[in-house]
Amino acid sequence: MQRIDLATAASRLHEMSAVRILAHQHPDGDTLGSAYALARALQSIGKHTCVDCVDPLPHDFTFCAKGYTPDYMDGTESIVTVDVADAKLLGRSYYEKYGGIVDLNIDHHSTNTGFARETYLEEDSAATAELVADLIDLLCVVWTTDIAACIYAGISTDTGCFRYAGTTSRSHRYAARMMEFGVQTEPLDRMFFETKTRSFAALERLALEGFRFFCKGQVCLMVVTQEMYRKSGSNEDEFIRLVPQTRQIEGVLVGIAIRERSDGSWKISLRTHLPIDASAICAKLGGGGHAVAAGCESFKPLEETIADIVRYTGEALQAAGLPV
Ligand SMILES: [Mn+2]
Repeated sequence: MQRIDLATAASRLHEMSAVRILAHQHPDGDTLGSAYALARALQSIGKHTCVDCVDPLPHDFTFCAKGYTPDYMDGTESIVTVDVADAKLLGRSYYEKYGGIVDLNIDHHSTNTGFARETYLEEDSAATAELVADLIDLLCVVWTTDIAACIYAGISTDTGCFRYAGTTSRSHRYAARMMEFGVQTEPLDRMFFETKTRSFAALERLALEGFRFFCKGQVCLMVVTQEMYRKSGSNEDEFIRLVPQTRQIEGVLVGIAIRERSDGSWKISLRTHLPIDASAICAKLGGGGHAVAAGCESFKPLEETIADIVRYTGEALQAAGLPV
């Protein structure tokens, strides 16, 4: 991996004239906030930009794109990815199209595979949006409330509203600064963390009924099937918000959320409390992520999938000296 520092990343962006900014599949607030903040900022200093993602923009993040018009000139573009740990996370078709030609990747995942020609990586940052904020400063962009709202969205969502272990004093300082640029944080955080659709509430009820516990109550597991999406009217985008709930039960150190994909395979999301390393557990099934939030997939039947992930989780608890 060719790692570059902040100043070099800023000068690379400065040299680009038309930029396609790619977000990861199943886009979250950090990849989208980072992408739209960067797109708006680069446009304001005369670059042509577009934001692109294999999946559509989730409803909660449509504000990121409001008032932004892509204006790239096809064929002469540079490719920049944000918050993408692995080219495969661009989604299959985008992986094939862009995976090998990314000029610059801006990211904060310690599991970053170094797929881009150059990578600006800060593993200690709570969100990629923090890195984008630094780049915006170095590019001498005039901050607008719209840009600041995108940055705030990235930081607030990736830190679980400044509650997760990765939250730093810097995260709060960035947030304070974004407020000074005019961001109204309360409606954003209400939308991200409080307001539920009725379909989500129905899915939540079904998922909570099925909670299973392992390893002396230190592991809580939920399963969401395609059938449950049909019954509730909910979907995969909404499911993401269920994931942290597995870790909210007293005594639970590892929350496991397993969802059935439309092809019948399973996507596993882990949320842990330190010292249990979620990315190390997921790596055993070919996945990765952060210390307290990671994911992997399984193509085995459900019960075998559960047995695998619970076994690896049990081993991790044991290695940490906990009784299982
Ligand atoms: Mn992120």
